[in-house]
Amino acid sequence: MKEHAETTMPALSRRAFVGTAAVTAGAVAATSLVGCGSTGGKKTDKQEEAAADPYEGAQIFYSTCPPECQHHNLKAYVIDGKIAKVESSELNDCAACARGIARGFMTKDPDRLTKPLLRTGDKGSGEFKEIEWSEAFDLIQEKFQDAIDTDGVHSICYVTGSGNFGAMHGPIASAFFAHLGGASTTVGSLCCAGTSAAEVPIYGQRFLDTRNQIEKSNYVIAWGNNPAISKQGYFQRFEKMMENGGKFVVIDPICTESAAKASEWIQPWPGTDAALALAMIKIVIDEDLFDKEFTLAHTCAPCLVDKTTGEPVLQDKDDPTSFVVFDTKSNEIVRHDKEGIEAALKLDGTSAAEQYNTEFELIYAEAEKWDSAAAEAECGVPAADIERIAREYAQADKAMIIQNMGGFMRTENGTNAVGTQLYLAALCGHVGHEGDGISDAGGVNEVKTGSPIEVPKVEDPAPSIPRFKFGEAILNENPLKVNVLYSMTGNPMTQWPNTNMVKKALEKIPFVITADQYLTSTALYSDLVLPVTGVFETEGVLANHRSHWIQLCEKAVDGPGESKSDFEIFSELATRFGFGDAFSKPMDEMISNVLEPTGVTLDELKEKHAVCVVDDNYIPFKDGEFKTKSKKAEFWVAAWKKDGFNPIATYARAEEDARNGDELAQKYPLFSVQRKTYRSVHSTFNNLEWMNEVCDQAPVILINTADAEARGIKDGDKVVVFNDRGEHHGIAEVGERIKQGVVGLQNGWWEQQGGSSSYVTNDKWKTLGGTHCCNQTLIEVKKEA
Ligand SMILES: Nc1nc2c(c(=O)[nH]1)N[C@H]1C(S)=C(S)[C@@H](COP(=O)(O)OP(=O)(O)OC[C@H]3O[C@@H](n4cnc5c(=O)[nH]c(N)nc54)[C@H](O)[C@@H]3O)O[C@H]1N2
Ligand SMILES: Nc1nc2c(c(=O)[nH]1)N[C@H]1C(S)=C(S)[C@@H](COP(=O)(O)OP(=O)(O)OC[C@H]3O[C@@H](n4cnc5c(=O)[nH]c(N)nc54)[C@H](O)[C@@H]3O)O[C@H]1N2
Ligand code: SF4
Ligand SMILES: [Mo]
Repeated sequence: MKEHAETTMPALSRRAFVGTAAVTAGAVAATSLVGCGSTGGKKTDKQEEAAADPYEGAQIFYSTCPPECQHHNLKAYVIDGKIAKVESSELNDCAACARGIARGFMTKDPDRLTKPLLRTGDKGSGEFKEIEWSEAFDLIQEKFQDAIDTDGVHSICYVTGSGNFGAMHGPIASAFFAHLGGASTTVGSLCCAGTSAAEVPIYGQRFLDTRNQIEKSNYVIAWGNNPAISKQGYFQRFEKMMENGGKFVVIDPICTESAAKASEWIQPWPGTDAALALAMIKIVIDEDLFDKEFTLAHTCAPCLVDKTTGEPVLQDKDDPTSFVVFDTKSNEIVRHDKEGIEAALKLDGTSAAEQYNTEFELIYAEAEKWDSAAAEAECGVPAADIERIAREYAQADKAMIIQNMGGFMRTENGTNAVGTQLYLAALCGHVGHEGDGISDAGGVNEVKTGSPIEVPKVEDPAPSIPRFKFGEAILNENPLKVNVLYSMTGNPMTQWPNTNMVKKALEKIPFVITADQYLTSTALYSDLVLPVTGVFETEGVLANHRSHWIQLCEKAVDGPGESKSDFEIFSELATRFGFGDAFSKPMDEMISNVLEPTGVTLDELKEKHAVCVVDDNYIPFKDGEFKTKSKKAEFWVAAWKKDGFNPIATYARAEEDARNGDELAQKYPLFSVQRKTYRSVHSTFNNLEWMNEVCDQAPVILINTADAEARGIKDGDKVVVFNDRGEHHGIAEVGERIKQGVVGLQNGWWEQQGGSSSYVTNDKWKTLGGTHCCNQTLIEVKKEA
C-alpha cells in the first residue's frame, strides 16, 4: 500500500505550520467563503517583488474542501504533475484551516489506499491483500446478485455520511441503488435532526443561517455550540461584534475555545437547554419584555387550539392557513389574517376561554413550570443568571441565537431545545432583521439545485433501518436481513453511537464494502475496501446549502495508485448491471444538470471557479415573513403530536441523567459530552501525521478538578471512560474548564488510535425528532490500570 509513497511535502516545524495554516485551535483568526465580495489575501506589488515566487509557472487549479464544514475554496499549485502547494484561494476572505491546506499533503500521503483490498484475516485484524479492480468488481457484482437472488434487493444496504458534500457522491449513490431496484438504507441523522424536526414546522424551512448578520448584532448567544472551532471560518465575526460593544454569551458545560473569548460563560447540565429556554420565556412574558407587535403580526401565538380535540382551529378545514383568533374588538372568532383586528394572546375573561387556548397560553403553561428557581435546580445555572440573560436578550436592540448544529441538539430533548429557542426568538421579535435571528449553520437553502443524473422512482422501497440501533437491527434481522453493506463518505465505526454494537453488526454482515481514501476504522471491519480519489483528484461540483457558494471541483492530479472516484465505481457497476447509459454522461453535462435550477452556468463557474449565491446582507425570514404556509411562525406542531409527543415544545428530564437516582446513575454518576476538535472534521483528517504538528496527539478527556481528585486522577494521567456499552481511553486534562459532574470527550479518534468516544455513547431511538443522544451519556472514569 505504501510503495507509491513520495512525500515531497516538507516536514513542517510547528511554527512554520501555524504560519501556513493561519490558525491554531486556541488562536482562531481565519474566515471562510462568507463575505462574497472579498478581495482579501492579495499581496501588494512591493511584496510581490521582494519575494521570488517559488511557484512561478505552476499550473493553478481550484476546488473546495467538501466535508460537512464550511467548504472553503482551495487553490492548488501543480509543478511537474504534482501538487506543490495548496492554499486558501483568494475567493475566501481569509485562510482555510490546516485541515483544508492538508488536502495537498493528502494527495501524496503514503497512507492513502492505492488498490482494492480484500480481507484475509479476521474482521478488525487489519489483514488484507491487494487485488485488481476487475476482481473487486466481479466480487461486488457476485455479492449483489447473490443477495438479490436469495433475499431480494432490500438485503443490500448502502450508507453514506458527511465526508463529501459534492454532487457526484451521495446523489450518485442514491441513483445507483435506485436503479438496482431500491436497496435499503438507514434512517436517523447523527447531526442535527433537532433543527429539522423543529425549525421546518415552526419557521417553515431550515438551512437559513444568519452568518452575514453576526457583526451587526449587539447580543449573541452561542447556545451549546463552539463556533471558534466548528465555525472558525467566520468566528472573527463574533470577535468583531464584541469589538463593536456587543455581548457574546456561551451556554456550554465546557469552557470552550469560544467561551474563553466570550463575555460570559453559562454552564448548564447537559440536555437541560429546553428548560433553560422555557425559564427565559417565562421571564420575558411575566415582565412584559416580549415584542407584542411582532408576536401578533408574525406568529400564531394568538391562534386558537380547541381544548376538546387538542387541535388548532381552522376556519376552513381544507385550508391549512385558516387559523382563527379571538378578536377583542368585535369579541368574535375570526381568521388570524383578517384586517383591522386585535387578536387576544390570552383568553381569560373572554367568551372563548372555556373552549379554547391560544398557542401563546400553551407555551406559557410549559414555561410556567420553569420559574427561575426550578430552572436553577434543573439546569444547574444560578437563577439570577437566567433572569439576567433573559432580560438582556429580550431588551437588546439586535439579538441573535446561534444554534449552529450544536451539541445540545444531540440530546434526548434536542428537538424541544431547538423549538423553545425558536419560540423565544419569535416572541422577542428577534427574527428577520439586521443583526438578529436564529442561526442554523446548516447554511442557506434558498437556491435549489438539480441532480447530476436522474434518480428513478423505487416501486418497492425497503423499510429503513434505524441508524442508532444498527447493531440490534442487524443482529435481529429486524426490520430486514442484510447480506451486503456498502459504506461510503462516512465512518460508522467512529461516528455511530455504541461502537461495540456497530462492530457486531459489521462482523455479522457477510460482505461489507467500504469506499474511502484511507483504511478507516470502518474499512478495518470490511471485507472489501475500495480506494477512492480525493480533493484535486476528482472532477465535480459542490452546490450545497452548507456554504453560500457554488464551487467547481477541478482535477489537478491523478489520485494515488489505482484509486477511482465514487462516480467511476458506480459507473462501472452500472455497466455490469445493464443500466444502459444512465451513468455514462459526460462530467460537464452532469455538472450542468446540477447547476440548471440555480441560474449559474458551467461557463460562468469555469471562469470564476466559485459563485456566491447569497447576498452579503442576507437576512433569513426577512421582515418576519416565515416560510410556513401561513407565513407566520406556527408554534403548535402537528408532526410531533402524530408521533405521540407534545405538540408544544416542552421539557422533561431525560432517561439517562445523573440526577435520576436510578441504578444507572449510581453506577455511572458522571455526564459526558462530545466536542469537535481542531484536529479533524469528525474522523476525517484525524489520522494525518500533518495534524500532529499542532494538535492533541491522543484523545483528551476533560475532567473537573473535584471529580478527578475524588478518583485519584491527576492531569496527564492515562484514563479510561466507561459504561455498560464500552470503553474509551485517553489522557486526562484536569481543571476548571468543565462543569463539575461533566466529562468532556473528543469526537473523531480512530480505532487504530485507540478507539472512538462513540464506544460509550447513548444509542437511544427514538426521541422527539429522532435526535442522536451522544451528549446524553452517563459514564464513570478511572485511572488506566
Ligand atoms: N473543526 C471542526 N469543525 C466542524 C466539525 C468538526 O468535526 N470539526 N463538524 C461540523 C459538523 S458536522 C457539525 S454538526 C458542527 C457542530 O458544531 P458544534 O455544535 O459547535 O460542535 P460540538 O463540538 O459537537 O458541540 C459544541 C459544544 O456543545 C456542548 N454541549 C454538548 N451537549 C450540550 C448540551 O446538552 N447543552 C449545551 N448547552 N451544550 C452542550 C459541548 O460541550 C461542546 O462544547 O461542526 C461542524 N464543524
Ligand atoms: N461520538 C460522537 N459521534 C458523533 C458526533 C460527535 O460529536 N461525537 N458527531 C455527529 C455528527 S454532528 C456528524 S455530522 C457525524 C459525522 O459522521 P460521518 O459522516 O461518518 O463523518 P466522518 O467521520 O468525517 O466520515 C467521513 C468519511 O468519508 C470519507 N470521504 C471523504 N471524501 C470521500 C469521498 O469523496 N468518497 C468516499 N467514498 N469517502 C470519502 C472520509 O475519508 C471519512 O472516512 O458524526 C456524528 N457522530
Ligand atoms: S476543514 Fe472546514 S474550515 Fe478547514 S478548510 Fe475545510 S471546510 Fe474550511
Ligand atoms: Mo454534524
